[in-house]
Amino acid sequence: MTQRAHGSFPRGQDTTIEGSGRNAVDELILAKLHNRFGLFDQDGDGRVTKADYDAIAERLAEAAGQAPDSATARKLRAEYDAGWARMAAELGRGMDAELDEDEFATAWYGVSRETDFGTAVLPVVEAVMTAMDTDGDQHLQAAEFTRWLAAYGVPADAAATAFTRLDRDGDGRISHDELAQAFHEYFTGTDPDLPGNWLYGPLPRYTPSPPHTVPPHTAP
Ligand SMILES: [Ca+2]
Ligand SMILES: [Ca+2]
Repeated sequence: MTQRAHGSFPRGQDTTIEGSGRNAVDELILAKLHNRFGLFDQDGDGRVTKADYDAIAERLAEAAGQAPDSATARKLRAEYDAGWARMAAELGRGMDAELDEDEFATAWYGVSRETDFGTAVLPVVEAVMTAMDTDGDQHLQAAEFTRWLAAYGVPADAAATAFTRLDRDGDGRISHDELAQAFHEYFTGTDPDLPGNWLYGPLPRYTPSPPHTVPPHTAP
């Protein structure tokens, strides 16, 4: 059985955790991490495993028009392998871990805060940019960006809306810096108006589960 992380979600040092002290700032980050869980748990079984990471890497390579044995596909697999290893390690688990939604959010929260952002996330930005910039102009055009999000199952109209938010300078394409800033805001940003909140399309409202109560232990 997996260890339940429910009720133990880590919070920033200046925020409260338990009981009634849920913090709106935390809820926004939670909403984004839970949204990300939905993107990774493609089969909807409520668990994210290394197989899901492998599948995402494979779909991204496909979306980029890259053969499975191409250098780009191998780079994607390597980055997603490393990403999964960081997630599992954050929870003290092995590569065969099965993370439920709370655990997934907890691990990402820890990774994005405790690890240097450049170490944890920038390689993913690089891998995505390298793979999806199919015309090689060092930017993601709307079509390239839409293909990227389609690999996660995000509909084209949602991707189009996201694109207009992330293209901050309005030049019709997303630069490396614009993508990196979006990733940074998605994982660490606490302002609901940040463009980076739209990294994976519109953000569904996250309704936190009620505080977890453990019934007193009684002998059977
Ligand atoms: Ca391009
Ligand atoms: Ca731009």
